[in-house]
Amino acid sequence: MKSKAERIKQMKVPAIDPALAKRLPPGQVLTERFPILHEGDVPEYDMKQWSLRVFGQVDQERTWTYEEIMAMPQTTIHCDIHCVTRWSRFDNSFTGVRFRDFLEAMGIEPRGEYVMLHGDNDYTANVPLRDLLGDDVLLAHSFDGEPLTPKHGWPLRVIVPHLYFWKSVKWLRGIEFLQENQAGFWEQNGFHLNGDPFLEERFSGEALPIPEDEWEKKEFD
Ligand SMILES: Nc1nc2c(c(=O)[nH]1)N[C@H]1C(S)=C(S)[C@@H](COP(=O)(O)O)O[C@H]1N2
Ligand SMILES: [Mo]
Repeated sequence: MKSKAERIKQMKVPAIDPALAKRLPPGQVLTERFPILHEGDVPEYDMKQWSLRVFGQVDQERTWTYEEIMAMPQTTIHCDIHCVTRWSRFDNSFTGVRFRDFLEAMGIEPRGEYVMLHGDNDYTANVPLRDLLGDDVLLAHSFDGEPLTPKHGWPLRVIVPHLYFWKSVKWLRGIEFLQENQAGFWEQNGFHLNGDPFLEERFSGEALPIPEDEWEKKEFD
């Protein structure tokens, strides 16, 4: 797994169009594709069995059904997304439940300041709680007004537009509140604990020149 970080470090740094610099984070390439990136297979679900588990530093651990989540206040956001493998995609529209509305609707009072997001299959990403409380952080079920495709994370994925897209966990199944920050899957494998694209927080090691075309070889739609 370490090799992914190593490979990206080896890649050439693309030139940035100054006109886009404000909106396009350093070292990113704009694309109109929607690449598909994940570890393992796309999970299949029986939605009668599906649940979202909230656990860790909360007064009461419990699980929620898809119906309960779909009945919460819905928000549509327009955002840019930035993958650490260097593609950025502007003007995406996602619909779902704001993370902070989810906490409110559920009456959840987290005690910890950190969150571990758990997705199938055994994927994790850590995010400080404060990063999840903004207007545009969603538990999303739809893209462009249509249900997410399974490859893009249906039935439920996180969208955290202001961090690299590896933090936007697909096939979300668990939200774990923590007192202390812990490293998730990519964070344990050479990637940055925070992952702010405008600060180019790509790697946990030394900041080296970066990629260009790894993402172009991925599936996309
Ligand atoms: N469950 C899960 N979520 C995941 C991943 C994964 O491997 N498993 N990959 C992450 C990475 S690295 C990226 S770039 C985005 C890609 O989302 P997309 O396939 O919809 O473009 O999903 C993120 N969420
Ligand atoms: Mo990624």
